[in-house]
This record gives sequence, structure tokens and C-alpha cells, in this order.
Amino acid sequence: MPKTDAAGRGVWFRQSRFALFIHWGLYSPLAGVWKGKVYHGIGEWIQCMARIPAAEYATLAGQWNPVDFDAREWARVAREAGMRYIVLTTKHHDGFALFKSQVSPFNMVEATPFGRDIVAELAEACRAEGLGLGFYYSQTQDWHEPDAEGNHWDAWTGPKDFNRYLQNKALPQIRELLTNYGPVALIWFDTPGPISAEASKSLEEMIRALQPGCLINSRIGNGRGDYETLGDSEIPHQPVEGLWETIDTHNDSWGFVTHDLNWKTPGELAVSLVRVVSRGGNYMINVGPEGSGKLPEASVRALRQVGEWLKGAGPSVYGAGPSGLPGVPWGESTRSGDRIFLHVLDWPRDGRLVLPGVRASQPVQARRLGGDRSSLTVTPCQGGLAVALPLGRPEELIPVIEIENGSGLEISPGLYLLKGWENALEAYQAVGSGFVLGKASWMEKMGEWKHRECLEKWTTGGQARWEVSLVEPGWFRLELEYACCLESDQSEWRMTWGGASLLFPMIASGNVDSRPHGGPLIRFRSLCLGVVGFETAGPQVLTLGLEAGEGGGVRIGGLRLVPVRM
Ligand code: FHN
Repeated sequence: MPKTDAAGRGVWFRQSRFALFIHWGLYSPLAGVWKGKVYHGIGEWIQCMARIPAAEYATLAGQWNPVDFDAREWARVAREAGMRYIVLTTKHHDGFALFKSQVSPFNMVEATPFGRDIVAELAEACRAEGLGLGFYYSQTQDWHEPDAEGNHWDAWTGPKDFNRYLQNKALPQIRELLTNYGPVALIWFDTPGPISAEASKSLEEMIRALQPGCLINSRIGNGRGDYETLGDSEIPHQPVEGLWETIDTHNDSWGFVTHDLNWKTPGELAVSLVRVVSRGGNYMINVGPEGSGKLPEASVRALRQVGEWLKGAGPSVYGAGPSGLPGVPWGESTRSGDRIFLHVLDWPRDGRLVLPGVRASQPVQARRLGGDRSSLTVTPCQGGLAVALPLGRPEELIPVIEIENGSGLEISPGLYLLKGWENALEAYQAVGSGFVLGKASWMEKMGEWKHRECLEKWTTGGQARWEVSLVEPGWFRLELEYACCLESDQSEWRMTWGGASLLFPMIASGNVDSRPHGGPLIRFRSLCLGVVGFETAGPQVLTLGLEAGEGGGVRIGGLRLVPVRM
């Protein structure tokens, strides 16, 4: 069920589109290493990965003196990146609060030599920089408390009573957060796990009573909340209705880890932001400050460049949403009112940007957003409209073309293949029977989630069809993206496309059923099925079916048509 924002709390949220998530806590100074051993997973889970007893972990607080912490600097970096709000981990699963709390001395003010209230300082900094303030609070897991969920390594005795933890710590601390720091834009819950419907309800009721305008994310559990948080780092392929967000992290971990240098480039961050906005959501990117409080330099540098780009490209992001145009291989598109924005991720080598399935009922005004504003010529072409671009790609993270009179476009929705580009046919775009559209989610390292929509649970005779329209004739190499368990190895499948019909065996892709840290591993790979030319423009059908064998362990991620010269 989409979160429709019937109460109207989410207007600012929809406008904002871009936010900073901060994971910072007692785990940050450990930086992924405990007693000399490196832990390969998300840094904020080190207590669990290393099975550090709660009492021993608590002694870390006595040594934590983050002298470089500067809330104003964090907020300034966010504002300069073009972000509109910040969400801070006020208490993560380790149970340590970054704020002064009357209900538990396990907090920054009482337990550390630093002795400062991080939340108070960040609240002040956000006000000064004009940013919204959100609080992450781990409501179900608290590894410091015998009554809460998550800590399975301490030998605590006595019956566990989650309600006692809820009444004595979670509810009173959330009350403190909503009482002591001024207006709170949102409360961000996490890993609801086994939380009861009653407990989620009592959390929501208290928040509504204290700050009626405060948004609540869906991880409060039991279908509650004002907006949907998708899986970690999950970007959907298609527009999603209602109020929602994608959360992502700048490298692979959320909390700071010295050995994680897998930073996303500024360009990759901008592309993810645009992808999310084009599907109708908000993009919240996480940065894990170092134990000293300093933001990693790689993050600051990347965010600054995104901010520079947004100075020009802002109208295509803030308050924007899906454009309604058919998908294209060269980029993404968004819409705001009557303005349509084309984000050209791959600049056409021939200077011809084709919008398939689009006709103009009146002259179309197109120009570059944020750069030279001279108008660009738009002409009808086979299968759509063509925008004439300069041959050289402008030097910016993503060049954006603005179409000023979007309502003058007549759109024929559909799946279009463009010659000369790598075209993707996704799982959700298939029709047929004998399979279901599902989602594969798995962790690579501990806590590092990956997601892939796919066609799964195949039965013999099942067939998926992609009905496409070829804008111009062309030659393509067809690649199948799939994952296959050992039991479905050598199952027989048939692919038909462009007059070719090919029987082929599916080959196990190396899935692993279970691992000690991280659960199952699902491995998608790409299989080249052959090179085929489509002789004529117009409708074409590509079909994929299970002919024989055990195909239940196959997941089809989609097809790629890679242009070739023949
Ligand atoms: O377990 C947490 C994890 O540490 C991190 O906080 C992420 C961010 O979305 N949430 C949980 C896993 O989904």
C-alpha cells in the first residue's frame, strides 16, 4: 500500500528530495577493527560481529573524546551539497545515546570525557543552516539492554521483557528527543523485527501527541508510518507511488571503517539522486564520520561537487518527480509542473538525442539547464522527437536539458529500443505466465545489502515476453542477466528474438545457500545468447521460456541489447 500522505505532513519532504544520513557512535573510533582483528562488514555492527559483551563495549565510552566534532561543519557540508535535512543516529543498535538522557547513563554527556550533547549541537547547527533535523532511533534492537532485541552473545539470565525496555528506555528517550531539541522534522526507526503491533502503535501515538507534524518512516513496523523506507541501497526500476525514500551510503559501510575505500564518485551520487527522483522518491546518502568527529575527506569532496551541480540542476530535482516519458538508454527524465528535464547520462556521439514515443502538438522549447541557455532544435524523427545537441559533452556531473512546455508533448507509453545504445529490458517490463515477479535481496559483506528485481519461481512451460518497439533497424548482442542455483544447472530454456529461436542450458551462477556472516549469496551473471539483427523498425517480441528441467532455482534479472556493427 503506497503511503499517500493523507495528513499532508510530507509536503516539505517531497520538495526536499536530497538528505544527509549520519551514522556516528561508539563504533566509529573502532573503525571496523577489534583487538587487532579486521571485521569485514558494516562498521556499526562490530559489537555483534566480534561478540563484544555489553559491559566491555560500554567501557569504550570512557575513552571517547571526539575533539574534531563540529556540528556546524557537518551541517554546512550538507547545505553546500544541496541537501535539505539531516538524519543522525541518536541511538543505534549498540544502545549508546548521543544525547543527554535521564533514563540511561549510557550516553554521550554522562559516559564520555567529551561530555557534550551531540544532538543539541546538531539541532542548533541545522537551525543555523536552514536544514530539517531528523532522528534515527533503534527502537527494537538495543544490545546494551537485556530486555531488548538483538544481543544474543551476552549470557544474560532472567526472562526477557521487551515491554519493560520499551516503557523504561525507548519511549522515554524518544520523548526526550521530541521535547528537548525544538521541532523535529522526522523520526527514523530501524529493523522493526519482532516488534508488536501494540508497541509500534504506542510509539506512533506518543510522537503524534508531542510533535504532530513530525514524519515517521515505515520501519516503525506493522504497516505504520508516513513514508516508506525501501531496503538499504535499493533503487527501484520504475516509479513508485506515495511518499518514500532510498537510503544509501557513500562507501559500503554506514559507520566509519578504515578499510572501506569504496567511495561512490560525485557523478555516481548524482546519477543515483536523479534515478530516485525520476521514480518519485527522496535520496538520503549516508556518511560515517571518523571517531574524531571529522567527516571523511572523500565524502566532503564528493558532496561538494554534487552541491555545485545542483546549483544549476536544482529545478530538475527539488519537488520534481517522474516525467511520464518512456524509458531511454541514454539517461533519465524528471518533471516539475510543465517542465520536463532530460538528464543525459551518456552524451550521444552524433549529437542526436532521441525521445522515443513522443510527438509534439505545438513547437517544443528546449534548452540546457544551468548552462548556456541558448535554445536547442527539436524535430520529429522516426518513432519520436530528436533534440539536436552540441557534439561535445558539457563539463558537468550530468548535463540536463529542459523542455519548457511539457504539456505540449503527446506521449505513447511503451518499451522502445534505440539503435546505437545499450538497451535494458527489465524484469518488471515482462508479461507472461509460469513465473512471478519477485525481488532477490542478499548481503555481500555482512550488512551490505544488494537488491535485484527478477522473474522467479519458474514452472515448466512458463514464458516471459517483452513487447518492444524498435525505433530504427539495428544489430544487437543479446545478453541475459540471471542467477541460477545448482539444482537448476542445465535446465533448458528457449529465447526467441528477431527471427532467431535458441535452445540453451542455464548454467549455475555460483549462488551460495548460507554463510556464517551474511546469509545466502545470490550471484547474477551475464550470459551472451547471440548476435541478431532486427531488419525492420516497429513492434518486436522477445520471449524467454523454460522448456525442460528444474527451473525453479533460476532468477531472470532482465535482458541487455548491446549494439554491434555487422
Ligand atoms: O542494521 C541497520 C544498519 O546498521 C544501518 O543502520 C541500516 C541503515 O538503513 N539499517 C539497518 C539495516 O537495514
